[in-house]
Amino acid sequence: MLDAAQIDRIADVVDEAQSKGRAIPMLTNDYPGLSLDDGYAVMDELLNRWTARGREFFGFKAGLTSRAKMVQMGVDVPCFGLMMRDTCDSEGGTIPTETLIHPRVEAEIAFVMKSDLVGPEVTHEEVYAATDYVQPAIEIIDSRFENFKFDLPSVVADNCSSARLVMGGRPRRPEDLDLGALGVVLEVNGEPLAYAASGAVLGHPANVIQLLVRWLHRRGEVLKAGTVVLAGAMTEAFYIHPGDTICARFQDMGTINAKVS
Ligand code: OOG
Ligand code: MG
Repeated sequence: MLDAAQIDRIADVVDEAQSKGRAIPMLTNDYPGLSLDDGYAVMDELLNRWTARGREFFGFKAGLTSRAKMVQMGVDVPCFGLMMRDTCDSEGGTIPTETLIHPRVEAEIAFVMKSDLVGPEVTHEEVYAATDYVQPAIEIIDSRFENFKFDLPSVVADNCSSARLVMGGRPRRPEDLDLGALGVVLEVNGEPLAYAASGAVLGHPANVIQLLVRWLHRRGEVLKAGTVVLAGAMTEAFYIHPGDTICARFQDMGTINAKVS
């Protein structure tokens, strides 16, 4: 474990890289002792700073939950990050990327919770009952690390590359869908880049909620009503550039369109 002063210093470095949009070396280069728990301690410290600046917590994102993402990034353990309300953009609108370093797009399923879920273990039935609705989402990730290269403790300390989020399409009740087998197509500039199914994330998106609830329980927390959760990208992520148009088509859940500025 690093000490509190070191966690604070690393939070300074990540915070500055995020706000200035400047790439930094992977944290474990300078702090080889950085553990996974240290990474989450940095993330917690970042949240303290952001809320002190008046930013509002919006929800959790799961990362590296699909085989496609694990293979692309070379990290095979899922992670959890935080999403802030001021990083949300509107469906059909533009996603600002001027302050990002090397943004990539992902297609995901979002859960919006209507009641608390308390761990350690919850069933799919309990996940469904606590879910207000599920809906399509586009996540824009942006690693603060040079060349988008990281290990697990570094990416966690970087809030799992969280950058921006668009929710859209049609909100649906999970029990009205075959939630483990919904097709998704991700297009950039009208070109289909990847095809996947919702079960690509840990076998079923509800499994991601189960894992999140277990992780929160270990931290002495619960998944609260009103929280939004991104279940993780079903395909690998693709670089985007100003002027690009993004379209993510979800079986039975509608389509999200957005433009990159
Ligand atoms: C880490 C975040 C991955 C996802 O949906 O798998 C992620 C990264 O690849 O930069 O958001
Ligand atoms: Mg993601």
